[in-house]
Amino acid sequence: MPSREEHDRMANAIRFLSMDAVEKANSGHPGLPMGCADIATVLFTRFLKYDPKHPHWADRDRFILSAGHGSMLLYSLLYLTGYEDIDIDQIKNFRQLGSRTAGHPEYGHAAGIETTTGPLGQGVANSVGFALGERIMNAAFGNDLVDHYTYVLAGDGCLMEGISQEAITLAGHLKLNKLIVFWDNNDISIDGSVSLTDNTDQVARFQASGWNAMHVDGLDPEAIAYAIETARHSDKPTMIACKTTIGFGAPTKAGTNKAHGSALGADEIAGARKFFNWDSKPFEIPADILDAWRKAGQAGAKARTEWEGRVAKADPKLRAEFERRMRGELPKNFDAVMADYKKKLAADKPKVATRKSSEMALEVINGAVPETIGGSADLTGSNNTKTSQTKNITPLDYSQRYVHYGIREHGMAAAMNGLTLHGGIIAYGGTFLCFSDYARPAMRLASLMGIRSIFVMTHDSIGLGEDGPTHQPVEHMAALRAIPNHNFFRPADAMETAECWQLALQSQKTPSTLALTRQNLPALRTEYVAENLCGMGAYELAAAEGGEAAVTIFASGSEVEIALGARKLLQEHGHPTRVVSVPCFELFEKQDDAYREKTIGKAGVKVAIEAGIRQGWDRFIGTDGIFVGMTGFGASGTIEQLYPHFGITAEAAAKAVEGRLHKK
Ligand SMILES: Cc1ncc(C[n+]2csc(CCOP(=O)(O)OP(=O)(O)O)c2C)c(N)n1
Repeated sequence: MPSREEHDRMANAIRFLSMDAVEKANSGHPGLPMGCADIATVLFTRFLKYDPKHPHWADRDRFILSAGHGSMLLYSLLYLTGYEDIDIDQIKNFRQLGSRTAGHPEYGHAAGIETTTGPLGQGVANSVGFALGERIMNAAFGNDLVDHYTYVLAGDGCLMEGISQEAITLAGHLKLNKLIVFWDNNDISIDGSVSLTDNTDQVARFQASGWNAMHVDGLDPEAIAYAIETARHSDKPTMIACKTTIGFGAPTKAGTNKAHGSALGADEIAGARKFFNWDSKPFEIPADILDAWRKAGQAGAKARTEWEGRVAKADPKLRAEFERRMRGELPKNFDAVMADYKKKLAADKPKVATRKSSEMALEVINGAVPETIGGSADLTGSNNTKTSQTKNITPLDYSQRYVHYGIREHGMAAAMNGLTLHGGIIAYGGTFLCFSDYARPAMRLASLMGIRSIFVMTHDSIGLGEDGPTHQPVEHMAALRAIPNHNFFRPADAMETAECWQLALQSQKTPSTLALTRQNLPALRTEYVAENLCGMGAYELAAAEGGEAAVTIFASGSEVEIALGARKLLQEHGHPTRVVSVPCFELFEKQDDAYREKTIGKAGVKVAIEAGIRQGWDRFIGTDGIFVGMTGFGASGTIEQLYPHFGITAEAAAKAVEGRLHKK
């Protein structure tokens, strides 16, 4: 344990690296690292279980900097404790193109960055998934293999964001007692004093949500250490409200919003050097202090080797399963199981809603893949996300596989990301497609991070009927397709649903959304093919008959049936027509030019049918193509009324095509 003097100098090393890096970049946020340096130093020298030389050690404690703007705090810690990814040049290149030290911590840029933070509140909400993931893996593999804490540093902004309420109440409900949140209680945000906008008693708020919460002086190492010690023995999650000073040590800017988000300037930094009695040049850490930090970084090696010893002694089967799950690999027989299931579907030809097809696929998947953890934001019976294998996870039983997330779509999606990032778990969770809006910021981060979270979005069109336009997604498909690295799937029948699920599970670096119907759909793919056709993104489902195709109809999901109906009418009228099913735009773009050209084809008339807006479909039909879909919001009525009301029928599509053919 460092002496008080040593502690102070170690904390000051964080402060100066942060000040100097922000100064050199001429942008960034020095205030948080300067205010929170003591908290971080106590945590990383006395409590956190980590090994910079083995940064992916499965049983490490997780540290999440939810207030991502304070990224220099994390980068300083990673450099000082000896993570190879962050050397002094990375610190000097803070915020520069190509460096690992991006403006906000980016998952995957450097080991030690557990999640991408920056959008305030996400880290707090991720941490619920991390802490739940730890409990789930602990229940499956025991204390010898899994037993660690999740620590979070959150600012006023994180706690003001709505997502924090969802996260806090979920964590409190689930009694995630190994989750410990430090609140950087510095009374300052960008516009000035927090009291301009918020006067919440945060300790009371957390306590009301089932947390243990306490106040400490965030500049006093002993007080911080005592609070952490208490938190580690709590039977509830803990929030430690740390009273700090933003920009602590800056002579005129400390305690003000001027220390929040810009370089302090030479005079302030010179003043801080005096205040802290720090005479090293920028980016230079006195050898004894760097040494003390490196020693702190090495201290965890003992715990890591002990853990490795326990892993080596574990039952070989258990160990192999643990390692497979942590690698994120699917069970070996997964593809064979899915192939058998597809054969069964070809024989059975079920006429069910794709939400039901999804449940059927999940019944097979959950039987074969023990690491799936399902859930729904209070729409379990509608999303069909629960199967025979998935019983409720409760504070008394983390060995189960289903999370009732409550009416917390945003918190759910962020917690799913945390579960995924923790490792060993494949998280899927459901709500209505329309409410993807409430989950979208976390869905976007899943894409940015490149992780396998799987979002199940049912009630995917006006086909949901009488719940009306508030519940009927119209622009959501285009909006989700717009997110880079996001596989948005809209399967057309049970076979496609099975294939899309298979792809979602196989996509280790891309999150997926499955858009699923409430209404029944016929089986369109009635023959078994080994190839996963949905993996092409789009494929010809029905060829033109009687000559070269004059017409190509593209459609997704429930509208593929309508496309086939329109094809039938057009064929009867002598117009050779093909139908292309388009379950996933993103995957189609990944195919080679030849495949894409062939699939789009050269038919004189191109049509797309989707019960949503046109945006995106011009890729297939061109700007002069015919779009049969929605141009505004839906309406409350029966499905039988709504499709004709909005002109989304086989007859309407065929008529529009014939109008065009006659013009030519
Ligand atoms: C969702 C979201 N909204 C807005 C911002 C922009 N922003 C970054 S930091 C910040 C103020 C945060 O205040 P606080 O958490 O008190 O941080 P401190 O000033 O203490 O460093 C804001 C509004 C953001 N990063 N994320």
